[in-house]
Amino acid sequence: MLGAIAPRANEVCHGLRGRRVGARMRLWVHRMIDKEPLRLHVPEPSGRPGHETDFSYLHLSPAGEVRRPPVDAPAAGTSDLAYSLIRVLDDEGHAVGPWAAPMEPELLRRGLRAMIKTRVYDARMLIAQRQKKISFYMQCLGEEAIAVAHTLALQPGDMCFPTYRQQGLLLGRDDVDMVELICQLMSNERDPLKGRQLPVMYSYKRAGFFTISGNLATQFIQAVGWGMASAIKGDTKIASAWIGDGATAESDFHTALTFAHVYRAPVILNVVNNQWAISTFQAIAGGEATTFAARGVGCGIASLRVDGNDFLAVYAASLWAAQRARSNLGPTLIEWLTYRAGAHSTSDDPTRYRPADDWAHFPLGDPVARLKRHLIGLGAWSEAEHEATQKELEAQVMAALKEAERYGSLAAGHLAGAATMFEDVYKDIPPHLLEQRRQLLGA
Ligand SMILES: Cc1ncc(C[n+]2csc(CCOP(=O)(O)OP(=O)(O)O)c2C)c(N)n1
Ligand SMILES: [Mg+2]
Repeated sequence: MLGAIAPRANEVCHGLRGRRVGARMRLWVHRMIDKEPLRLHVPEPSGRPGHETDFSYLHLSPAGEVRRPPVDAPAAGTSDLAYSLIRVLDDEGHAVGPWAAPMEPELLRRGLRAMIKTRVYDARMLIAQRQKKISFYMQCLGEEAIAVAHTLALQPGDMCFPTYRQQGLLLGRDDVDMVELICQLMSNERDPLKGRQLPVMYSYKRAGFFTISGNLATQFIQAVGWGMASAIKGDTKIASAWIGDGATAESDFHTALTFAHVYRAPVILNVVNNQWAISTFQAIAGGEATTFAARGVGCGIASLRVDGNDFLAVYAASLWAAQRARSNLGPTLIEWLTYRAGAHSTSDDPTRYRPADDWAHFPLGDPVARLKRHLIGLGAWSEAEHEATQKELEAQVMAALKEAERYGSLAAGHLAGAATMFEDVYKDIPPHLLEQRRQLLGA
């Protein structure tokens, strides 16, 4: 111990300029240093209620500045991209730089429409929860570009392993029936999951949406395993794993990275850094003075840090990663930088732990407003069309809600009967469960 602090003690003694320092003095200095109390560093957010956030901790790159390596670049050659920020849309709404791939205006319009749809759906389902029609809800306000642009970059048969904030993966597709989604939220007669899942924990295998697990980070190991199985079978489908900044602190995250790297699994590893894990700031999960994308670099995985509120950047980076995975070039970890604009869930009150108007100051802005501006600049959208689309989608969501309610809701009843818990586990129900069911039904 003394050996370890000796250099510092010598420094201190040396600092007593020219004075003769005897052995007793040296020993005293050693003892003083030895008694210096140790302390831990506990990260704190730069803003709290009543005290504006200083977002300079984000370390942004100007739009168009970050290079785009070829899809077959070696993973080790991407490490600088884990510390910068890939952006395409500049402050005027122009698409700039090497990641600005030509995109058909029709695809952009489709993306904008899907983002508006997701936002309208969230707002209406929040109201439905407050009206006690559903028990719980989680919105993705401010994060719509990530899931919507990502789903458009995937191919049929690819499988996403989402968390509860990627409803845009479903609402961005044309083949998902909104009525069925709402029936899942209401756990009603038409809920194909028979009320066994928490609302928002959708399951939609045929739309490439794996059943959501409430246990955070399990999505990562499941996705890597699914991707490995796809490769073992000689298939061409890839997996896309989803996790939040907070959940990266789980060991499953690191296990998944190891397997993905070792076997070059065909998987995209998405980390949605929305700055918060309920009331816990992202720095507590390890985001301070480094990036979540850097976790991939440490594992030898190609890693990108991308503006998650920039629809064009999300689409371009998702496509880059998907092409790598599909070409046996291995996994890509992507940190999507965004902001959770709403409450964590309907059980949360964010004004207790962060400034109420924080989102308005977030430097990457609102993904819907940014794509809208870009499209208007291209002459492929207008304020009038935006307003009409908003109204049309509000009517569509309202109609779907009414239709779903015909099959029951938390308030109105018609929920799946308790006896259904005995179904769908065993092909032939074993005698002890038959007996329990008999007791339940009283027959
Ligand atoms: C293994 C596990 N631990 C804790 C929880 C409780 N929990 C649910 S959501 C959440 C915060 C997750 O934050 P983040 O990963 O950043 O995702 P976000 O909600 O921001 O999208 C926590 C701690 C859980 N569901 N599973
Ligand atoms: Mg988070």
